[in-house]
Amino acid sequence: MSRKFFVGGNWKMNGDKASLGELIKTLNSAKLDPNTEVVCGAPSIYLEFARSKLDPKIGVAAQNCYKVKGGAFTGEISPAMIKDVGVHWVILGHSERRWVFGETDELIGQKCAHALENGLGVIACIGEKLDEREAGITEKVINAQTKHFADNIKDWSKVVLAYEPVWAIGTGKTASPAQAQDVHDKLRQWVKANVSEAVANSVRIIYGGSVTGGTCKELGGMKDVDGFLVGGAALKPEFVDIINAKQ
Ligand code: G2H
Repeated sequence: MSRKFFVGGNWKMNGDKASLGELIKTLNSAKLDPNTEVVCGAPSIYLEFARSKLDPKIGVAAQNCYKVKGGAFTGEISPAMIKDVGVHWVILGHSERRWVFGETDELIGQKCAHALENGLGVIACIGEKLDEREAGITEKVINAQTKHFADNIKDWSKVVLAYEPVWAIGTGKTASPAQAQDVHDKLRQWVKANVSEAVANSVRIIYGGSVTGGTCKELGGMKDVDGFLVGGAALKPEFVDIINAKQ
């Protein structure tokens, strides 16, 4: 089954209206592969700005959301608010949310369920830390994180799984194409065994962790790599090369 290539840009807590406006102009005027789905993850305060400026063919994602519609939750935003500003995606479970802000698998799962119930697409992030890889428990860690998502997903058509090894994030140390393919293949097998064969064949599994214009083509050529989640390089014009990586 052919899966549409998916490239997400995760701007994290970077940029201002001037610099993001320039980046958006570059993206809007670039020749982007029409067979690639592109979504930019903007800081919450710039979601509406990004949505209003980006070409409609480019999606926008929030970088987080809370697990309920509204209420006394200082500092949080809800899927309803995200949709209210015309945005249709959210990144959940990013390692910075897990390891800087202490989000648990349980909370991330609850957020995922609520986001999907409220019509958002979810970029569901998973990934092992360096000590876990070195201890040989990558598969165990990834499977456990994926299960917490899977237990909260009824409709997989709105979910993209993002494998982001923590040791490769923002470090300049990209996983090798073989390392990425190995984990993506195991993830797809897990989905086949624990969700369904149809979902395993159709779900996009994207790779994140120091992807650049230089590494994207070889990574994107791997059988089970269906795109990327890009941080640092998504703030630069080379993001266009990454969007167009699929040969
Ligand atoms: C991983 C990635 C984007 P970077 O967090 O989600 O960031 O490409 O800077 O490693």
